[in-house]
Amino acid sequence: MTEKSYTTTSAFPALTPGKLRIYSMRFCPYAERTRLVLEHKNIEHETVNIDLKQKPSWFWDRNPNGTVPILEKDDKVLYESLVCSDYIDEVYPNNKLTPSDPYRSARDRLIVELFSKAVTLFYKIAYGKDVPKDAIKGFHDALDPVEKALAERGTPFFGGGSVQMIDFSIWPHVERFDAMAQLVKEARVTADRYPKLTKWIENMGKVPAVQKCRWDTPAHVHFIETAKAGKPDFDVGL
Ligand SMILES: N[C@@H](CCC(=O)N[C@@H](CS)C(=O)NCC(=O)O)C(=O)O
Repeated sequence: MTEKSYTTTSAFPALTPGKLRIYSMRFCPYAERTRLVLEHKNIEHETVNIDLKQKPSWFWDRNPNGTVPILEKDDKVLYESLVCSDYIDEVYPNNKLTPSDPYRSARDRLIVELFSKAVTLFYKIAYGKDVPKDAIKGFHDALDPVEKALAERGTPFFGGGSVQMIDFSIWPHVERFDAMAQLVKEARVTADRYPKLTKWIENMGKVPAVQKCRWDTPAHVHFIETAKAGKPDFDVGL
């Protein structure tokens, strides 16, 4: 199956009975959340990349929001990255990524929710044409409670001694922080303000699933710049 993006004119690639499929976009951080879970759990699947500027009608049929990721297997369809990741974790219980303690699980969700404020500002900073100064301050302020949560846990990963769902939910946007800082240097996440977070970034860099799914900073910068110019290079290198 081609890695190239499917567009408005692409015929629907037939499903194989019993085979799991993810609809993705190679540079999408939300799709990366679910790709990380699939990779970490070593789950066999196929990938259909979508040209998000020219979406096929069969893509819209599967998700009225028109976003990736989407999961599909036989008659089952799901979308929204966190929903997809949780579903995979429940259906394929090897290497369980979600805590069994409901309180711990809810606290993890809370941290992902806190982090989402920084994500909103990341998009303003990295993809904005004129970046307002308060966006940069807001970004750093939003990361402070995330740093604090990691410090309170005192573990190498948010999830504890090993990588968990919370880490995979936060990681993809953090992977893009260096690219953002190359475009807007005041947004850099430094070890003096975020000692735990920067150490966590180092730890995440050693996780095999992360190594498999990640892009390097120049690739992210290229994607962001092409997206800002209105022509995202979905198929770079293919
Ligand atoms: N809340 C969604 C967000 C997904 C999302 O925004 N994905 C982007 C790509 S990174 C997308 O599909 N955008 C549609 C578009 O560009 O039209 C999730 O968590 O899955």
